[in-house]
Amino acid sequence: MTVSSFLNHEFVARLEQMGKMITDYEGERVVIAHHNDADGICSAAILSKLCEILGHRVELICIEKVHPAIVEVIHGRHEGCAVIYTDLAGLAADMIERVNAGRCKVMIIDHHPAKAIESRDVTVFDPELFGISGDTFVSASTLNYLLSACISEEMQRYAYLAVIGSVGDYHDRSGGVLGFDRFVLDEAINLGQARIKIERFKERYFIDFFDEFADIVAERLTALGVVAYEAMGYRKGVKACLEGFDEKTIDEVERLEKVRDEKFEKAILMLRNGGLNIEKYCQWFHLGDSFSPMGVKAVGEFCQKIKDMVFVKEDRYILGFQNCPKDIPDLGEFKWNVVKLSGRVPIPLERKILNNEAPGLDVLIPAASEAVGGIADATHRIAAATLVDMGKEEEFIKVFEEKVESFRH
Ligand SMILES: [Mn+2]
Repeated sequence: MTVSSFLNHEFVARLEQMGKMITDYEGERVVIAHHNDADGICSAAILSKLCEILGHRVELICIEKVHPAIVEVIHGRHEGCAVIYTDLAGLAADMIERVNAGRCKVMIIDHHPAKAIESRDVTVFDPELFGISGDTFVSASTLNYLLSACISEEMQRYAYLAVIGSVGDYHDRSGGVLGFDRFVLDEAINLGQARIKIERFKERYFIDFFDEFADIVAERLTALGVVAYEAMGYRKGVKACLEGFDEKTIDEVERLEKVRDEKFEKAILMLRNGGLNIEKYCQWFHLGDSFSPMGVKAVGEFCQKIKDMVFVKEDRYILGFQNCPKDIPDLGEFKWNVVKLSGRVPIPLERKILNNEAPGLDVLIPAASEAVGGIADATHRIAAATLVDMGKEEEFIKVFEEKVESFRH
């Protein structure tokens, strides 16, 4: 593997440095806190394999968002260990540093917009900090694969997982994967793990290990991680990444997809029957607990699904709230009242945002969140999410409207 064919020397140097940090770790256990979608699940599989090869004991914790209460429990329970956050937390380094208070050695390996930190205990590794779009060229799985393959040649067996993670995050949206994602795809092809099929305007990647296309595998993993979040479906996902899918798991995925589609249909009906609140600049709704037991990533997927439907106003931001469950399967009960908010935009508004004629969600959501004491993470221009305290929803909408208004004047 020669990542050195890229001229992003600083990024490559950092990649090797992060790899070394994991290799040199001598503590008793590595805790991997990962996201619950396909990219997060593939990332967890890659990192846990790497740790196994290095002889580290591993504990996986699947979380949907970072929040001080969650960080507190993880670091309290695993004092003295290394904690790796992956496919999330790029923006949360300051908060994690504060909550950690020197207890753990923390590595954040993310590809969402990030904030750097000067700290002895917390290190952020994110392509965004090197002027490389993590939303276009590097999935979290690619990032984890690259640093793993730098350390151990054995890890090249898992190049296919990076391809699935990249496709899971729609990095093939322009017709095929690009940049570092492409580099790893080429590697997977050279190693006999993947093949390309061109279908009209788009490439699809066939993964021999699964005897299936990457997009289909990614959908299965996301269903396991999101729809079956409370039932710890992500564990079956990580297992499938390394051992393949058995019949039973494939049947379960089918059942889960049915559950999700039914809940989505019901929610669409609710929106069409007056459940959608129309403001001057945004349109919003509250799902309450109606998506339970699906994870809160579901509201984001739901917004994505409805964003161009006929009952949606095409010139307004779409904001959806879903109550966070009190139970985080790997961590236990939380005494909190928190709501997840997801934002998306219809295509005509998306065009305006990309032309800088309207403010993006990457600006509006963190600004409105901060005003109500919430925590935004994983924000992009046309898709973003945050957590706010229950009861703050209307205040959030009010500030959101003000922020759009102030952009226009
Ligand atoms: Mn990702």
